[in-house]
Amino acid sequence: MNRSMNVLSRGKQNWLKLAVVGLMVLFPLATTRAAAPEPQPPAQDRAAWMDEARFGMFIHWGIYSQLGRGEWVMNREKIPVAEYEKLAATFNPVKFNAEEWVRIAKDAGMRYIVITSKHHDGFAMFGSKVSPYNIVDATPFKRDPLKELAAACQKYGIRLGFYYSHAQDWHHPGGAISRGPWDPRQKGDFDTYFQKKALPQIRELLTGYGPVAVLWCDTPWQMTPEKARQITRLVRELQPATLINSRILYHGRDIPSLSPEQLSELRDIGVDFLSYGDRQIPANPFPDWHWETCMTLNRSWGYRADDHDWKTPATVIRMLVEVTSKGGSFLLNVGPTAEGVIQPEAVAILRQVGDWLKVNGESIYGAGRANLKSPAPAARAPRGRRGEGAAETGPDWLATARPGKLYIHLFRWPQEPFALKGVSGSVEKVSLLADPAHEPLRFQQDDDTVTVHLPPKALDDRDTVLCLELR
Ligand code: FHN
Repeated sequence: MNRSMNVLSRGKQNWLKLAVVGLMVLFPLATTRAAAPEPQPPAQDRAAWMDEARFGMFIHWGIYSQLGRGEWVMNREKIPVAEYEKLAATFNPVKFNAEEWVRIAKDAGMRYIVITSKHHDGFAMFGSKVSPYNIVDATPFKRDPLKELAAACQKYGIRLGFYYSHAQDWHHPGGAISRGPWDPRQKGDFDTYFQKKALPQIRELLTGYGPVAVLWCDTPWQMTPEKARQITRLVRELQPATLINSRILYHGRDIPSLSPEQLSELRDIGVDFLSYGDRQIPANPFPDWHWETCMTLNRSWGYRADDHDWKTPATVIRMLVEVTSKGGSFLLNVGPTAEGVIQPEAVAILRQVGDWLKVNGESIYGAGRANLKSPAPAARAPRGRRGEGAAETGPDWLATARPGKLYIHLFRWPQEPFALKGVSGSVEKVSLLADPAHEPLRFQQDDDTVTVHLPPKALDDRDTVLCLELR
């Protein structure tokens, strides 16, 4: 019995050998024919749209907005949980109008919005079945602003992302707390919090609000790579196109010092872009990553009644240009009031930035690093911790680029012909983006130095953009 089986199988083996040899002769022909005209598909780059968008609106809004002392008020003032909870009963932002917020972002030239769906205080600004501590069930407002924003964003063609404080939660037992608990109700097990609240609420956000552009995690106290993977797996299962930021595992301030191993672990976990420190435009961002920096428009994230220290439109434009010139995205914050109003000061600044972008957007959207052989001019003085003062202390100009075009952002108008060194390629035309006729300017090129003869005055004191067309 065994022998006859062996004989049979030997016969089969011979037949198989023949088949394999035959295939080896035929297969190379078949594969070369099919493969030659078709290049390998590029690796999936979910975050490619960030390079096109470059500019987004960050929104910090919660029940804390009623106190007007920022989003950290509960922790800073050690407000007991039962006391803080009472803020829900009075939160009624009757002036909230999702379309108006989205129009403000759109008029500012922003291409995406990231809003706090739950900040560290643990209060969900969306209707949640996971916890009754949410805007629909616990406030007289009863509406779900994230649903309304999702609809408005769809209507106006703006991407919508959700900030979710995945680790810190000062309300749920066991939620991580920077500087430790101050109320016995906060004590508990982090893993239980993570499995019972964070993951299920992330699921809700990714299933109830249409396409989610970004899941924006923050302050990863007590997070481990394994827990980060639990989030990325869930996100990929529910919405494969949703981007995930590096704060899922590392604080923004730690990004510049991450080792190659830590960076590759982040990729492996499924992180799509690096999120640098708050209000920090990195000096040398990692070149092979998408990245983003977030910035306040005054000094605060959540609404602060006493903060009137607004950045000028010129500062905001300069920051947006600097971020673009380094290949990143700029997420600029507003902190609406408890009534649901984006402060008029913020709206006025944003409108001016939008007006500048309407004229000069070509140098920002889809533009990026310029390949100038001479280094870009360095900033004259370090800027403040909160990113203020950049416009006053920064370089005279910065460069952005796209294939075939180089954009020189002149923040200070040169008194003499402008000499640009280190240009690769030959320049065919130079014009000003703010000149509607795009009249060519007189220029000479001497090797890699281009000298441009400018009109006597800047067309825009904040940033007049020269466009060099290259062959
Ligand atoms: O603690 C938060 C802070 O409240 C705010 O949300 C910023 C925005 O990036 N992130 C945290 C600190 O990095």
